[in-house]
Parts: sequence; C-alpha cells; structure tokens
Amino acid sequence: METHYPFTLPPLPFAYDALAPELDEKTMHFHHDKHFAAYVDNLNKLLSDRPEYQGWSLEKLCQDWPELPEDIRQGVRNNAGGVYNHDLYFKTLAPTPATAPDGELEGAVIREFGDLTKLKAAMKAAALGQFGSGWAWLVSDCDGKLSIQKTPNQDTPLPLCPLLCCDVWEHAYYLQYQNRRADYFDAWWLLVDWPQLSRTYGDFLARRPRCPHP
Ligand code: MN3
Repeated sequence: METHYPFTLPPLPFAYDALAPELDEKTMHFHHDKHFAAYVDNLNKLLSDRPEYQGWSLEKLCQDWPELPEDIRQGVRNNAGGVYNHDLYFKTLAPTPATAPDGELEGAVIREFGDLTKLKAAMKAAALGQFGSGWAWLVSDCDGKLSIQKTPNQDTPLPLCPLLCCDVWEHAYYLQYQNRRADYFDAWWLLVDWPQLSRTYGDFLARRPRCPHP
C-alpha cells in the first residue's frame, strides 16, 4: 500500500479461490474487487483536487480526519478507514496458515488472554457484539499489551497498533453465510496467518514507538 495519495488497490495476495471453503471465490471477488476497490477510488477522488492533503499518509488520514475541511471530512474518514482496514484484512489471511502464534506474540497471548481459545472467544464476542457494520480487532498498545477492540463503520483503532481485524460488514460474508455472522467468524478464524501476525508484532516491539496515550 502506498504511503500517500494516489492510492492503488493492492492485488489479493493469493488466488481468489484459495480460501475456500471457508471464504468462497465469489465472496473474495466482490469483497476485494468491488468493495475494497471502491474505498480506494473514493479516497483518491476526495483528495484529487486537494494537493495540501495529498502528502498525508494513510494512517494520518485515518487519525487526523477531524482536521480536514468539512466537505471532505466524513468522506475521508470513511474511505481512508476502508482502505486501511481492508488492506490489513486481506494481508492477514492465508490459505494454509499455521494454527498458532509464535515468538513474542505467543507469550503476549498467554499473558493477556490465558490461551488462544480465550483470545478467540473474546474477539468473537466483539465481532458478534458490534451492532451493524464494523470491525473486531486484536491490537497492541505501545507497551506491547494486547487487547480486543471493536469499531463501527470503517473507523480504525489507530493509534493502537492493529494486528488482526475481522470485517463484520455483511458484504464480507452475506453471499456465503447470509445472516450467520458467528459461522463466518469461525471460518475466518481458521484462515488467520499467525506467522505473519507474529512477525508484525515482533517488528512493532522492535520499533518501540512513542506512546500516543501515556
Ligand atoms: Mn469489507
């Protein structure tokens, strides 16, 4: 993903049918090529004649949208969030993932949740408890402490460091699971790319960013 405007749609990092049967080919086509693409296109349109904001990073757009002029403020909030969230969503899934975290993430999961089953239960409760459209998240704070969050619409949990997100918009699952969000969550969970998350978490700890919320 580009660091700033113009943004382009990253290709799906695996074949469209690679996540079946948990997430089928039709769902992947619509979700990536239609929904994700629309957020990218809409964000570029909103910024196309606003050179003063074209240098803003995607993360800055997601966090500092309240500073934008009113005519693009809500649009940028929705569409920058849509780009950020979907980029992470597709990047953290894999066709044949390992079933558990390793390295520092493994220790952090045990420390904060007890075990992976309890982490899953907490994240599933967030996913099912998000009224309407939104996201459930596994995030780290600046000290490496993990927590589960949920956000409405396309809001992000930034500046917390997002490790994993479950899209609970109906467009993520309705073609295949209709209203059965819990079944979708259980299937999605089987696709989580734990080695990738473990690397992301290790890199995040190594960078030790300044804590935004002391
Ligand atoms: Mn989506």
